[in-house]
Amino acid sequence: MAGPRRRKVWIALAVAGVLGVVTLGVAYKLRGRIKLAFYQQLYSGPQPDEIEVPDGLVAELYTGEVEGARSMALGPDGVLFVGSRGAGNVYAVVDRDGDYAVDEVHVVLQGRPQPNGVAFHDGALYVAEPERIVRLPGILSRLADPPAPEVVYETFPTGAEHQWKYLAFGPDGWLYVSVGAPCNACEPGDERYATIIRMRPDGSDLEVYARGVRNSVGFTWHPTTGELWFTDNGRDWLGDDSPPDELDHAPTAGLDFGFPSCHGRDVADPEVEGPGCASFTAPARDLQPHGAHLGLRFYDHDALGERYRGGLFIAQHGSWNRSESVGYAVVFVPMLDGRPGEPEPFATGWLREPIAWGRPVDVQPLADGSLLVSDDGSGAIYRIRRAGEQARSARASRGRSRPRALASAAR
Ligand SMILES: [Ca+2]
Ligand SMILES: [Ca+2]
Repeated sequence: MAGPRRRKVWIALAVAGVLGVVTLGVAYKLRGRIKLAFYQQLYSGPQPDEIEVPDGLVAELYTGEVEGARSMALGPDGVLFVGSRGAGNVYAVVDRDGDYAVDEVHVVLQGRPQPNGVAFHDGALYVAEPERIVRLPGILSRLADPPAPEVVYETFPTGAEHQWKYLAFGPDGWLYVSVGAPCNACEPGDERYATIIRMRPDGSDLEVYARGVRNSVGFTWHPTTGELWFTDNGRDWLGDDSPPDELDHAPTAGLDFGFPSCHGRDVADPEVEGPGCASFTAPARDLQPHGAHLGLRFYDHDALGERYRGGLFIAQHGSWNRSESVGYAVVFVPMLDGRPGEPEPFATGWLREPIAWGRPVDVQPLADGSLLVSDDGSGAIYRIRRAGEQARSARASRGRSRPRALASAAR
């Protein structure tokens, strides 16, 4: 009986060996995907501890109940409105007692296509979808039972790309909204494409404010000059290091920022003929190519450090069209005599090769000078504040004297 038994053992060993070799081979072939899946599991959901900030500051989770969190707008009474894209929701994130801890999160609009842009004006929440702008009147008293949206404007041209919109009220009381190009680089037909347009709060008197803007998903006004600053995302497929994203300055209406024939200061588009970059308004600052710079805000506080007062924080959504990933961070751009200086990393750590566990979209300072960062990758809003500082009453902060004027308000 010893012979047949030994033969069986040998056969079992051989089969096990073959299976082992096949398994190892398959695992080797799929190693990239296995590693990716491992990291995706490791970094699923909000990861405040992964965010790296300058010495003396900490990043903490403000709320993780905001799937796909995108653009933010601060309302009164500790209410923060947050748009989304694929999730189809608009949220109201509420800190009732001013202790900088979130007490309630409401979904005030849901099931909408890409409701990215949010703005608050005269008691109403305004929301930009690809084809229309709606408003929810009297929203603050109806967060748990929101009113039906009223249409403000509903005939935007929509294209295959860059349909989601950024929305904000200017200091002039007009409603500003971006209308992205429907393509990577092309002469779009409708003159509203590739612009920032503005209208009255009731949707009337629409006019193009800035043109030649490929895809802006963030703009803001300087707190003392009242002038418009915005980011613009550069085109794809011109290589890893070209063209730059842009930080643009539009102090007056009617400027043309060069798209589609000119990118950055001097990159002529290889596919779209134009009169040359000298004919257009150059960016105030070229930014990291493919960084996907979105929301930006001037910082008018000392809480994160005196050196940040007067500068700009900008969220980088991060690259997809580049051989090595860049962005996935918040950068700080100092302002020197009204001109933007060299951007520097401020908050990093969302990129953990081989994955990015999150993607910053927008930034929003709070009354105490802490900084919120929305992240549509991990469905969260993070708060960056000074380490060890006790939470302070928002009411007390609001009651203090107004922030002093920015030192760098020359332009
Ligand atoms: Ca609270
Ligand atoms: Ca430009």
